[in-house]
Amino acid sequence: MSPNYPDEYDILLDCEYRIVVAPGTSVDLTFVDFSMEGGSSCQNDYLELYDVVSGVPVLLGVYCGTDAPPDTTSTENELRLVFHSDSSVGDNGFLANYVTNS
Ligand SMILES: [Ca+2]
Repeated sequence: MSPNYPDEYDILLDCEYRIVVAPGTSVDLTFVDFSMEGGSSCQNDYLELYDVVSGVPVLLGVYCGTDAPPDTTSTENELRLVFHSDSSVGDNGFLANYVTNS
């Protein structure tokens, strides 16, 4: 979840979340709430979603506003999220759940 969730996140944040499960398993990530400042190219606040393959983060998408990332399954055993907020206008942020696939 984003900092302070379900209250408004702070300005000027850069947070990285690494969701790492046991080697040989994968992770399913589902967003249950998603609300942040929007923008035509997500230039204000945004969440980047990466699939980490052979140790290299592969960008799957950049999300903002109420456009939540789709349900995502990792290729290997790690997904990574990078959350950024700019200097003004916050929102409630996001809440996501994950489960491990054996
Ligand atoms: Ca903002």
